[in-house]
Amino acid sequence: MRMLTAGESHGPQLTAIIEGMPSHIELLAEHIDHELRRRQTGYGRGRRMQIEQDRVQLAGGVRHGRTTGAPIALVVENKDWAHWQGVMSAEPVADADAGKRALTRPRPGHADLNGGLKYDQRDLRNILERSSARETTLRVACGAVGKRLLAAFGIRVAGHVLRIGEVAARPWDGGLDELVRLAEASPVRMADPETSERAMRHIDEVKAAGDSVGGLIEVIAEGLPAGLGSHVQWDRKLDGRIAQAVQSIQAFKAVEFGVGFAAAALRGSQVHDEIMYDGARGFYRASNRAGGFEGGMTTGEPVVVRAVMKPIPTLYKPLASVDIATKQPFAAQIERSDSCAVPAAAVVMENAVAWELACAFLDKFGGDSFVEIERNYRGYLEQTKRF
Ligand code: EPS
Repeated sequence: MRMLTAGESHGPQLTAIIEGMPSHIELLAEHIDHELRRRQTGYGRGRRMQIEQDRVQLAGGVRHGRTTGAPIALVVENKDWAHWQGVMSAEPVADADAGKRALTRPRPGHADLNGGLKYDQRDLRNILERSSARETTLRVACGAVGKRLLAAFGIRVAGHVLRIGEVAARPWDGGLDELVRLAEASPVRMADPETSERAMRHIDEVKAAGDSVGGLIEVIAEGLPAGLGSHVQWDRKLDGRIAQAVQSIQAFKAVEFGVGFAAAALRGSQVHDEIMYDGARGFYRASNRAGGFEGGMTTGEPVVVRAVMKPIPTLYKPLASVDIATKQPFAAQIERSDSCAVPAAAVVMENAVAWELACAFLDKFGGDSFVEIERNYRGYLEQTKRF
């Protein structure tokens, strides 16, 4: 299964095509809209989120609430387009002012300057519009489709926030149901109400100082069989594929699985998970420091992946930069911005992980229809039980 996204932050719409989703998976616009709503909530967002109320149109591949096996086309309209029609027009604009509005001041920490150099764009809006995190709307919409497949096989994926700037939550060691309940109830997607309160006050302080703040997000997936992904080729290692999917989310700077970066300072006996067996459970691990992966394959233990989102680089407190037209230094201008998008990014990351897991599930058990995949999956479970 694969997907591509298109569309600009202030263009008419965002568009995605998913190819390879089997037939007979129940899929309603509401399944996707539910995830889109989750992405739009969260403490610390700016004014743009008051303009948008993201809703998907299923424009291909779904009929009477079920996938047909044809490519799935997803469309989300940008409400803000109404204010940008001239600036973002696909047709040439006669308006002499259009050129004057060219954006020549690259913002530190954004794609602006590198993208301008690479694509020879003297109007940096041509870079900004596509690099914007508005695109994460589609990463979520596609992940929501992937989740429908995973749910049909009892696989669940949940994300929560472990840190916002200076405020850290305790590591989560409870069950997934409880985690979902608590994280959904928190405006910052933190499982502990007291830490949530402190994180919100921290966001307020940072915003008042004209600054922004990042954080640490954890995504957990349960119900996976052992053997998704493969050790035999570098680009089939599923932890590597998930790392790419997560790292490519706008403003993400680092990814780890299980003990992750802490493994650098630990001994082998403190890092690896001992193998156990019992008749009812089959093979299992005594611990899950590996975060659900060995040799690029799932172990059957929960997948645990964490990632860092950097503070959003659009600051009210200006950073130094250079105008690409005049080559003169300037202090980056004030732009409408979020002060913290970590809670929203937790939803994006959750769906990005779900998408990769759904792809890996289809790589292993794939067929053209639900019934074919189910047969493959049950057959594999029986086979591994007899192993
Ligand atoms: C973004 C800047 C802001 C955010 C936007 C991502 O948008 P604007 O420039 O229109 O104020 O609100 O996020 C979204 C639109 C969204 O849907 O998440 C950026 O520069 O990445």
